[in-house]
Amino acid sequence: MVCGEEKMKNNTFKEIWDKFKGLENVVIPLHLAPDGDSLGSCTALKYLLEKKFKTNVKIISKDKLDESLMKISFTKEIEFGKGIDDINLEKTDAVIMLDFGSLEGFTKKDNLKNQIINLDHHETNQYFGNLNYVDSNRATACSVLIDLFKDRNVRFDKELSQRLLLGICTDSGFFTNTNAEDALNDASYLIKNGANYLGIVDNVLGKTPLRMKKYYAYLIDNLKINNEQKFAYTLIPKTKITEFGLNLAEIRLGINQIKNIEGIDIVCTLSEIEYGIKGSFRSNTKDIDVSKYAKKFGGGGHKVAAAFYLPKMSLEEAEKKVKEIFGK
Ligand SMILES: [Mn+2]
Repeated sequence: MVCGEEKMKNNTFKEIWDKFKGLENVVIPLHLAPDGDSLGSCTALKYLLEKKFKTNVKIISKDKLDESLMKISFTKEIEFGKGIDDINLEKTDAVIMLDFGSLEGFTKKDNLKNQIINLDHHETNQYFGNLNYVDSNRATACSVLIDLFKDRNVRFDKELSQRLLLGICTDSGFFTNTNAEDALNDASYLIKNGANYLGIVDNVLGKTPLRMKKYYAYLIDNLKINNEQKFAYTLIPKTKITEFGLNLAEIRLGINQIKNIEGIDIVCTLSEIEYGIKGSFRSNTKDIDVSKYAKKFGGGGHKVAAAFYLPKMSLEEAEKKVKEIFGK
């Protein structure tokens, strides 16, 4: 930790496991604009808790997944359109939050008292749970679950391995991000236990809707480049979101399509969503920590991938603010 902050402390896997044992009714929310790591980790934990401890698990998600992930078989286990603030938590023993870099979209914390279990891999995680385990050296939230399950001698069957592998593949950019080697080790373990890698490639990469390809083309066509600062960004106005028919998870996929351009170290997208501006950063090099920039706008994330949200702001204002950070 920087600035003399006290290092926040992880609970042990045993403490978390012992807590799991006593839970009857559990809610697991996907994070906002959910991705494959959120889907994979939440459904893997549901599968395990039901099988091992006969726990009643409800998975909810305020937002839909992108069209490809909506078609994955275990996505059917999720109740969509409900966020954690929309449901009655009276009979819930615990809310387990996986892959939540922050408590975004979650205001009922006070009602829950001792019941949040927070398992994550975001460096900026603020240990908002009553039990916490955060490991920012791990590539994905699914990787953190793998560590927990291995520590507790869980047998990895085919279904569990498949769910976990989805998060490993998607969050590592199919083994291209800076932590790809970490992800490859996990993947190889899961494949040995029955997971089908090419099935995931086919479902996630092999059936991209044409409207998404058109969205990605728009992002490249409208890239604004600052060569001096090695910085580039694209604005995504509401009209374009409507034109391409994008949900929040689909908007989020865009940023990865404008990274990896030679001579550009940092890319950004600014999206005009319902209540304000959603910003995303990607860094092309581990030497530049974009979570630092996201933090300036109240957001967070990882060194190479971070995001922020500016409520009640116009696209023009947000553009001006982001440009200021980079010197012009
Ligand atoms: Mn993740």
